[in-house]
Amino acid sequence: MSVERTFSMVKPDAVAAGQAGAILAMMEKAGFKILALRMTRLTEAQAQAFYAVHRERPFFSGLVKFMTEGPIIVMALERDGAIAGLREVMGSTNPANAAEGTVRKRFAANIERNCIHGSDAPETAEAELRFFFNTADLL
Ligand code: IDP
Ligand code: MG
Repeated sequence: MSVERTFSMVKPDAVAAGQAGAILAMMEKAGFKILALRMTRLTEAQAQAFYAVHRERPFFSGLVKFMTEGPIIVMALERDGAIAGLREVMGSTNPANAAEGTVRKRFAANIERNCIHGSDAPETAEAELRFFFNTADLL
């Protein structure tokens, strides 16, 4: 494996529930270096753009509403095999199917309100990092 960067986000449900610190600790324990991190809040247009790949899905409008309901924490993470590694730490999209010890198993309420986002491939990782961070943030 090689050192990679990936993008992650603590979603509004987890920030509101005070779970952000525990989730960040899980990242650090899993060997991720936090390269950049910021708290922000998505506008409706930003949430629609971030999840544009899902715009035809029946859950899209509910997802946008959820993602705009409160602050989020966005971060750039670095590790050997970071992209697949983060998806492992997150667990399955539906917490009912998530493995023991994963973020979603521990904290997520349901398939929509599932606490955390992580990029799914090198191309999406770069695009999602660019969505939130400048070149200078990532040096
Ligand atoms: P991922 O976050 O595990 O990559 P995706 O399939 O990319 O999962 O879906 C993006 C987000 O959309 C999920 O994390 C979740 O918040 C929401 N979502 C996915 N599938 C459903 C669904 O069937 N109902 C409601 N929300 C969903
Ligand atoms: Mg996804």
